[in-house]
Amino acid sequence: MIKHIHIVYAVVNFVFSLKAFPITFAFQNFKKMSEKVLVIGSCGQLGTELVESLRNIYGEANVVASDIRKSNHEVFQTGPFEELDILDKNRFTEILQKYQPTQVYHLAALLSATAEAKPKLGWTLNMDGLFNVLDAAVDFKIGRVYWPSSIAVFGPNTPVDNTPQNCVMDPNTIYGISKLAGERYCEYYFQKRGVDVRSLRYPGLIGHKSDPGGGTTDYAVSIYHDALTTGKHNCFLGDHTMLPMLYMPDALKATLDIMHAPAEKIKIRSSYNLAGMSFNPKQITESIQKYIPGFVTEYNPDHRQAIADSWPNSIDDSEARKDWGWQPAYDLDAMTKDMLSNLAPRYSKNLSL
Ligand code: AKB
Repeated sequence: MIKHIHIVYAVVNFVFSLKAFPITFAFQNFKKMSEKVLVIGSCGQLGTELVESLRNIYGEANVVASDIRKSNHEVFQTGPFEELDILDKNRFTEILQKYQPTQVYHLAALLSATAEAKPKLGWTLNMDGLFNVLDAAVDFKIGRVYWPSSIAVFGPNTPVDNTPQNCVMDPNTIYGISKLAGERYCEYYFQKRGVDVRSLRYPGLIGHKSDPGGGTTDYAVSIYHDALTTGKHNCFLGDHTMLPMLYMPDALKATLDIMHAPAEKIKIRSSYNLAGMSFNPKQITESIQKYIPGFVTEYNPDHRQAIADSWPNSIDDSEARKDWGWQPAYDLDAMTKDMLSNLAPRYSKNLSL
């Protein structure tokens, strides 16, 4: 009898050793397909690309894009889209009841320069929008929430080089103040209400798939378009204004990595410092000139210079590296090459890259 039990045990073990991988993959895929993801503010620079990546992971029908207005971008022509002003609680409730999302990415916000021009709207949208999402996470038992913070949480008295995770934070823009308050709210909702909310302090984001959206770091997107069209960029920042930046594929990777990490690995529930590269307008100009030698930048700093001057030069993201394995792939020259090779066909330009 004992001998028979041993034989059965050995056979079962053998079968499972052969099947272990497919079973694991099938289970993971099943888990992914059973998720329903809602992206709020999906038509912005980050949202457009995030919806595309999320649909590749979870399937088109399982990722609901939403924004105050639908964009013409091809990614929104397939898969569900809902018009949503995140300040409209009734409409938000309707969408939650309809789709019952298990994850919400809340990206709707006014960025730094736009929020300075419209401070009341900046505060209301950035704060009340977040409250609506965090309250919904409690009421509708949403499994995971993502909310972006920014390097704008730092201010003039913050150490500028290799800015640590925890230090003096005295933002002096509406956007920065709203992001810092939002971080505290996220941590509060995690501690007191059990919401699994995760967040990153994005540096300036640079991508080629959508237009910039009112940020101080956005010159570093426009500059590539100008290089390929007029060959001349009028920069609203001074040539030596160093800022932390991140290329979009790295930003997407960081966002998906933190959202897919096991909950116990997420030790910081306010928002993680995140870094990719740092450069100033002169250095990005020189990087572009390697491929377009005649390209020139003129410097005419405007009101956005003061915002940039209050932000760090570079960021220490060692907590993200340690806790959930963050590792960026792109430096300035690798980004320039990729940006130009993706944008050149749009402007019918032939570059040897
Ligand atoms: C902005 O410039 O406002 C944003 C940011 C750094 O959060 N890109």
